[in-house]
Amino acid sequence: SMQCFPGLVLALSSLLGALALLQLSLHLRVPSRYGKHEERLCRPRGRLPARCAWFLQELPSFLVPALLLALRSPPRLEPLGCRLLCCLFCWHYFYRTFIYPFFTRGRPFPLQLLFFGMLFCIYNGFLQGYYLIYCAEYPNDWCTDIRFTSGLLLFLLGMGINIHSDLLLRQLRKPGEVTYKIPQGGLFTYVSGANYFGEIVEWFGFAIATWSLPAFAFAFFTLCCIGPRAYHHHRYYLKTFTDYPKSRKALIPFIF
Ligand code: NDX
Repeated sequence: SMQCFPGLVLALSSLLGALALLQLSLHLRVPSRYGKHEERLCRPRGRLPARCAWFLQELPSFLVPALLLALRSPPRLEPLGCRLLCCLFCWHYFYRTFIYPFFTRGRPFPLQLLFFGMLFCIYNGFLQGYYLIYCAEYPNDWCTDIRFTSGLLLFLLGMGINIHSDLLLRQLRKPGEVTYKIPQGGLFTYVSGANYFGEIVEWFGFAIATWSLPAFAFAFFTLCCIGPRAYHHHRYYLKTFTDYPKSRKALIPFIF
């Protein structure tokens, strides 16, 4: 049966950190080619409806840790912290896999990116789940540790912002529409990438709550992946809408 190999956790986390830097170097200047940053002349072939694409892409992030958690024998019951943290991760991806895709009004998604996105979700789902279920050691009172409580709070706050912002974006379109409008309300009042801001806060909260290398590596990846994307969205809006709110920042309210 499976057991903890600390060397494996270290290797996979380091590679995740390296992927984050690769992502940053590839997409700091040129955005990832999906959504509003896809080239004009793209073939309809090689794409999947947004619903299927997001469902398939994010499913492994839910399934892999959920299966690891369910199949571990003997079941890991102690400490409570480990199961709770694993459940938080699965909870986010339950939303992202089973709820978000069914409401999205996004454009069809490129198959090639879907493929890499899925690989990424398998990789990260395994790393986070494996670490929490087989490796993590917490004192029995971890649930009352300031890192756990403050991290959990940030996680919940970030998730709230992320879900609310996803909703505001979706409401910009009627079903079947594919045009872009100026997002309004919620944290969009302050930043162009409100959904991304929420997601980043969420995963840094998770990292603090788990106080683990894999989770910090993933938070760093998230920052490197969607941080620049928020900036590209911001530039797109400034270029497209002459009446775009001047005081609005790209990612961090009042700052950047
Ligand atoms: N999926 C994370 N790199 C990824 C997809 C792409 O969850 O190979 C990262 C994720 C993947 C990526 C994933 C990993 C790295 C990949 C990359 C592709 C290449 C890259 C694999 C796994 C790679 C190497 C080689 C280094 C490994 O038509 P539309 O679609 O634009 O419509 C949009 C709509 N909308 C508007 N509607 C009207 N008016 C407007 N002004 C609108 N603006 C937007 O709203 C969408 O339907 C919807 C949301 O759009 P957008 O662009 O704001 O968000 P999006 O980027 O689609 O993300 C959706 C949610 C969001 O909440 C975000 O926080 C979360 O997913 N997310 C996204 C990406 C990564 C991630 C989270 C994470 O790292 N945690």
